[in-house]
Amino acid sequence: MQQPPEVTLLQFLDRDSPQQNARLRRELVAGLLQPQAAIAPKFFYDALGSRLFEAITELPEYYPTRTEAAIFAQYLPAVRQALGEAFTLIDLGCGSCAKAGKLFHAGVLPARYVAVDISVDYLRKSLQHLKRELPAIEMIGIGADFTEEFRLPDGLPAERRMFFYPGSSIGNFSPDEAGRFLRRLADQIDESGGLLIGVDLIKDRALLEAAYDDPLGVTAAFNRNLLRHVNVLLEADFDIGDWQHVACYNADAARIEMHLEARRAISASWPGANGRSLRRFAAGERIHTESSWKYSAQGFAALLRSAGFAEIQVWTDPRNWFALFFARRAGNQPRTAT
Ligand code: AVI
Repeated sequence: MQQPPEVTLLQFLDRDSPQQNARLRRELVAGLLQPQAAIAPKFFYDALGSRLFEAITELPEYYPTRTEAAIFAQYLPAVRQALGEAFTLIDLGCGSCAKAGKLFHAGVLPARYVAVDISVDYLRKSLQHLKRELPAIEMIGIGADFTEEFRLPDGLPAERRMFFYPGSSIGNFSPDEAGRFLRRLADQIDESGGLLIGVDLIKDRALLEAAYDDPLGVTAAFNRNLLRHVNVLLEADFDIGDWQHVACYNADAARIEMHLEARRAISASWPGANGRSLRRFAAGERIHTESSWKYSAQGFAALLRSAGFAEIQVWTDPRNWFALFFARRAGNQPRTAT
């Protein structure tokens, strides 16, 4: 049998450690016990949740993935020129590494590829697959939750580090959090480095709501699967049939909000210090599960500038639904104290 190719894998988290599990459980309980109950969107992505998200990206109503791919295809020469030669591509939340792989197969070739993802096993397999196809590129995997404190490994060349953050995942941070996250990225590169990032743009409410509440019910399944995952992590007893998917566009805040709404008065419980802890929900009460912020191209460029980026380039599709930005680290920027 053929041996899998060698890839370096660094692990900054141990998802199965008792400490990590206890931390996740505490986070879940704190969210559930808030007056407005909430579960963080990172809990969507168990094995089934990741597959459901892949299915979402195939839906005719979910335009971001396809629109971003079309922008890449149209502006490939400009993207190649922006990234330059002999760069290190740092792919944040690489998943299957498919987007980076597409770039490489189109001839946009880095000297080194650093793939970062929270799902370490998936990362190892994806990277081995890519390495088999493109053996000349040095490949390093990092198992880390890059949305929290995250540092690139010592020894990674400081020049021409290019962060790659496609798919408009930046929209799942609030604008303040997004600003702090972008600042942390800027702090890890020098003026020869940059950021290639996909951003979903503000548009018609009907288009947005259809993208997050498709008639086939795939997004509803993705949202409700969250409770299945919570049942596993917390040994809770949510009955998924009691909850319905709600997605609505909050135009004042420029964000899609996803919730799970109780169909009737119910309670959910999980093991606590003294027997089982309980949260009651009235009929119609909601658990907030995700916000997806949308930007104007000018608004996102301003956010990039305030986070320490400059020389901003933006490419969009003909309908102005999605934008791909490239920005360099601005010169003479003080680094954030850590
Ligand atoms: C991962 N993220 C960019 C998706 C989004 O559009 O906010 C997650 C998603 N939620 C529902 N559909 C897709």
